[in-house]
Formats: sequence, C-alpha cells, structure tokens
Amino acid sequence: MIDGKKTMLSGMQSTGIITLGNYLGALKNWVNLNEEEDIKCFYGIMDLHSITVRQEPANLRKSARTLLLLYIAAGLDPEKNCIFFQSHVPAHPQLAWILNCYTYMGEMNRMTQFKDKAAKHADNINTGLFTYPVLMAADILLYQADYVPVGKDQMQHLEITRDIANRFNGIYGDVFTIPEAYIGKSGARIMSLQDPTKKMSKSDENPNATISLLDDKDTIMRKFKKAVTDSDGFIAYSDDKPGIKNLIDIYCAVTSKSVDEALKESDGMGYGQLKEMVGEAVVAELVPLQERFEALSKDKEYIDKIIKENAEQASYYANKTLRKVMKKVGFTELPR
Ligand code: ATP
Ligand code: LTN
Repeated sequence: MIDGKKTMLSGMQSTGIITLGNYLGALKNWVNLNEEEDIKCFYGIMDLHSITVRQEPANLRKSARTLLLLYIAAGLDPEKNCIFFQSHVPAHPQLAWILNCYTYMGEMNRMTQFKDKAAKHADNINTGLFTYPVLMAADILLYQADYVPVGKDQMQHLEITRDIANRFNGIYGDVFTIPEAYIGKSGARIMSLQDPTKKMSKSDENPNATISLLDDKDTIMRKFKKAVTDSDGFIAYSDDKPGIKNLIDIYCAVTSKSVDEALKESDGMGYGQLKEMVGEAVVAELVPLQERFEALSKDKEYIDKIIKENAEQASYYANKTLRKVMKKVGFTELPR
C-alpha cells in the first residue's frame, strides 16, 4: 500500500528489443490491468538485471530507452504511472545487498532461471546471475507492492520474494508488504515460431523464431509463413499439435477472442491461410503501436522529462522503505 492505495510493480529487463511473447505475456496485461483498477502502478526498466549477461554499453543504453518508449507506445501512461529506470534509483542495489544477508545459498541454488541461464552462458556464471532474484525481491519490496503481474516463469522468483519478506518481517516486525502474483487474463505463454516446444525468447539466436515488436509488416508476415507446424494438415487445438496451438494462442491473445471462436473462424482453412490470418491480426495490433513508438522517438525533450520526473518519484517511495529497513537493521543514522 502507498498513500492508501493498493500498489503494483512489474518490469522487464532491458536486453534487446522485446518480443510478441513479452508483449502478450506481460506488457499487454499491464495495460489491461491499468484500465480496470485504481492501483498505484510502478513499471521498471530493469537495466541492473540486464548486466547479469554481458552487454555492449551502447546496446544497453539503446535497449533501455527503446523499452521505455515501447511501454508508453503500448499504452502505459507515464503521467499516471511511475515508469522508471532501475539504475536511476540506487535504493534497489542498496536494499538488494541487505536482503542478500537474509537469503540462503540453498534457496538461490534451486532457482530454475539461474540454472537455465548458467547453462546458456557457461563462460560467464557471475554472482550477479546467482543473486538475481534478490535484486528482484528488492525491486518489489521497496514499493510495498501488493500485486506483481508476471508470467508463470517468474513465479519462483516471486515465491522467494515472499519468503525473504516474511523472514525479514519475522525478525523486525511489519516492514514489507507481502506481494501476491497477479496472473493476467491473457497470461498466454507464447512459443517459438521455429520450435513450438520452446518459449519465444528475445535472446533466441534464430530471428525467425521470434516476432520483435518493431518488426515491419512484411517481416511479420514472412516469419508467420515460415512458422513450424506439423504434417497432419488439419487445424485442432491440442498439445499434440504445439505449432498450431501456438498460432491459435497468439491469435486469441491479440484479438481477445476465445479458442472456440478462433477455431470457428479457421474452420476449413489450410495451414497457409491460418498463418495469414494470425499474421494479419498481429500486424493490426503492432502497426499502431509502432506508429506511436516512432512519434515518441522524435520527442527527446518529452521523454527526458518523463525519465527525470519518474526517477524522482520512484526514488521518493523507494527511499522511504529503505530508510525504514536501515533503521530496523541497526545502521547508524547520519546526524543532521
Ligand atoms: P531473455 O531471452 O533475455 O531471457 P525473455 O524474452 O525470456 O528474455 P524476460 O525478460 O525473461 O523475457 O521476461 C519479461 C516478461 O515477459 C516476463 O514477465 C515474462 O514472464 C514474459 N515472457 C517472456 N517470454 C514470454 C513468452 N514466450 N510468453 C509469454 N510471456 C513471456
Ligand atoms: N525477472 C523479471 C524482470 C524483473 C521483474 C522485477 C519483474 C526484474 N525485476 C520485479 C517483476 C517485478 C523478468 O521478467 N525476467
């Protein structure tokens, strides 16, 4: 709770351009949620998390700003919501350090994202990657978040956040709000277009596997055309047909239609026609977003102002919690 209002926080790492998976699984839900309820919302551009994997400085700078523009272009109003860069609020790594001292090695060892990423980046298994969930816990707890909308893959991190918060509250009294996961209506898990048994991921090396939010119309249609399906030749929504199921899931998430409606509309179609129908629905959703993105890219002054004001606002709330934590732990207050 902040100022008597329920609070929500979410974010994404700024690493490359986000995909249709990130959009349908996360960003679009945030926008829907935003319209529905009277909640104080914080959205982070989690650039400190990005460096758990080696980043080219110029690319990191560019992806972070691009992510901010995509948040706004997708419909998050930066005047109503606090949209900030994690690296602009030093309270995040400060609280993360403290929480590290209340987190056990065994707990971190169980994290599946760490295991996956460590396997993927075997040459750079750094301790930041290992303690990634503690920084994420700090992100959430600093804003006393009641709700955290995340995809299912982030549930384990949210559980550990709750464990750390409960442990800390158990020692020092009620310091942190215990956050709940908020799985949105269209919590679709979008799969790779080239291997529909794997999730669509922005770090996939095969560009045909993912739709980037900034892909143009022709690229989107081409990638759907190349999507891997099966050789049965009939449309059905089933786990045995992951390629077709994924296309239908994408269609439903983009159009807000039900699976039954999608099956009715695609009745009698061949795979080629289905791919075209899905591709066109995605284009219809992304082109207006891309137009807003283009317009925002030209307005540097406005964006700079948003960045500055929102960093100040985020810092205000984050520092309030940090001060409370530091006092509880027993750090000496700076004499006035
Ligand atoms: P990376 O490839 O860099 O690991 P990613 O594309 O897997 O990144 P994350 O940055 O880990 O994405 O996730 C950002 C948000 O998008 C999270 O809330 C996550 O649940 C959601 N998300 C990521 N991939 C998908 C997907 N394929 N379908 C649905 N939601 C997704
Ligand atoms: N780990 C998250 C990104 C993230 C996040 C957060 C999400 C970092 N800090 C706080 C929700 C709340 C991911 O989606 N990969």
